[in-house]
Amino acid sequence: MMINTKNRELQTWVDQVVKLTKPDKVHWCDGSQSEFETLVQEMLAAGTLIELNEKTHPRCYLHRSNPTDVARTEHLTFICTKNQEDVGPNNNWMSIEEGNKKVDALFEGCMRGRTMYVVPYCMGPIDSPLSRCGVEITDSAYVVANMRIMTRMGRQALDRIEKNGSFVRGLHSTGDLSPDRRFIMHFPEDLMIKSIGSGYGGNALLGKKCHALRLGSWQARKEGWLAEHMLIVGVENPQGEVHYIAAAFPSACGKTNLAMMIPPESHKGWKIWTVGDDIAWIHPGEDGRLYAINPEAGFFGVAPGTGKNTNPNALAMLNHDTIFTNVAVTKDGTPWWEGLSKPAPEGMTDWQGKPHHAGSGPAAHPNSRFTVSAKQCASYTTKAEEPKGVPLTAIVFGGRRRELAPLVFQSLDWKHGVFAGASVASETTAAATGKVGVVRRDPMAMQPFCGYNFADYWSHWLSFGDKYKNLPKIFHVNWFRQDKDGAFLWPGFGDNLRVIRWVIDRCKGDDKNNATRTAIGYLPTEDAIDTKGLSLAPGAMHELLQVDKDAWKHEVGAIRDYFAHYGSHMPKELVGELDRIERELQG
Ligand code: SAT
Ligand code: MN
Repeated sequence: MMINTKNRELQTWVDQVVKLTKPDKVHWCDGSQSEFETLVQEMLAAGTLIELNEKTHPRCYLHRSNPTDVARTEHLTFICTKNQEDVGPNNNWMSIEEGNKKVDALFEGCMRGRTMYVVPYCMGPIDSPLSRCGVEITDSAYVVANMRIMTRMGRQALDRIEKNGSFVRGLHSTGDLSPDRRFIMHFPEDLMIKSIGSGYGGNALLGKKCHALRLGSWQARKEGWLAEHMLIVGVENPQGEVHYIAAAFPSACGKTNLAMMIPPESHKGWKIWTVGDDIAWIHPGEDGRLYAINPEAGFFGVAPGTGKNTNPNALAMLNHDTIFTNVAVTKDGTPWWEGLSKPAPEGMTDWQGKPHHAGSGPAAHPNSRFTVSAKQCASYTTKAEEPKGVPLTAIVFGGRRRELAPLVFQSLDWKHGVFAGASVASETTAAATGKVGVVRRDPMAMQPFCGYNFADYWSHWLSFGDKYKNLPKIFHVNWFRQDKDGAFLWPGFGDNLRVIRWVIDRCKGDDKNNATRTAIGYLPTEDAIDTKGLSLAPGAMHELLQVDKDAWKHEVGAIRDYFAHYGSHMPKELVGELDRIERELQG
């Protein structure tokens, strides 16, 4: 066999995989433009990519997934470890032996007639000590093309691996795409991922959720940092002062919109800088502050709902060099999705390639996506390439909740902030298969992504409170409150900056009168959030900023039941927070 790398471990693993999967050809990716163009030509010829209108959307392509393969499949996602207790009740567990046996049988000969691509990649700036590398082996050209946009992929990553040695191994094959033979297996003790039977984003682009979050969280705990499902933005005020905020929301709850927000007309002189829209790797610095990098180099964003009013920055970056997945196409060959324009154009082809008729359901799949380089975003900042990351002023948790959770509150201290993150609940979305709109616990928006026992993860978070002096303040927001008729109480999108301003004011601590202490945390006083120019329903702010004691007592009970699942691993401090809140609600 040919020697392709100086790293013996990598070469041996690739040779083993060749023996197991029996590809026709092996291609080591260098990440070059010409390699990308060749891949695109091959996919166009094979029909797995469709070229969109080259005048309005140069170098934009559409990929249609198998209709049974359009979202993450949490029930087919496993963490395989020596001890089941290590993964906790928040993960599906399998023994290492059984996990390997199950998937290796499916990998046997699965690349016959196909090309096997070896994809070295780096998560984070190539020269950052906070970055980590991986190698994905895949038989999907679509995955390679997406990995080139989403990560620093190719020669430079391989150089780093050859210099540093350690890397995450990810083996992927689309297999036969049957959900019956689909598994996404993680072996954290071995820094190994094996995924078969899906070509979809989070199941197949292994750098993203599998490496950067599931294995990343495991590595982070061992090494003393945090791997989080968070966007990172810089908020610049008219005086030119920039505060960086990391915010965790479940998939398809507006992270990309917030990360690229354009301040509303009323906020002249304010600017939002995009560092990342999905994942943050957060390390303590010598000054006791926390510093975040975005391990990704691109956005894999939800298309539906992306429009002129909701996310003009995203819209502007999507008209060239973009891969679309499962959107609809107009007669003119332009991409289309719900929320782009109204009414829907006539004569479209839907996400499955069928003629679309009004009333026949959505034209684009609700979880259809765009893949685009971060550099195409007008608000992307060069600070995102900074090897030491950006210092965090605030951490914001949130969920999608019709009721209960107020528009915003600040935690009383770090410990209470960890509690606020650990008790997040949210309505499910189309990003994962299963029922949409059901409230479930989604601590730190990490329910599908924390690679180990949540209780141990909360202890890890809590340990920062004792160790570091200048930690960010922690907040909880809910943009999704509705009135009795289902109308949203808060306009959201660009106007969320009004809430973010209060968050920053609280961190600066100059104004002592902009908050009231309640059992659940500090809430803004009624005029502390600037609502000038908004047409809110009468009483909306009052509704958005009150604590309904009976509803919260019920919530405390639900959180207590949830925490009970974690048994002896559960940190006492978080149960203590529950007791305190319960006591204060009685008073
Ligand atoms: O499907 S992905 O996991 O890549 C995106 C998401 O669910 O946040
Ligand atoms: Mn996500």
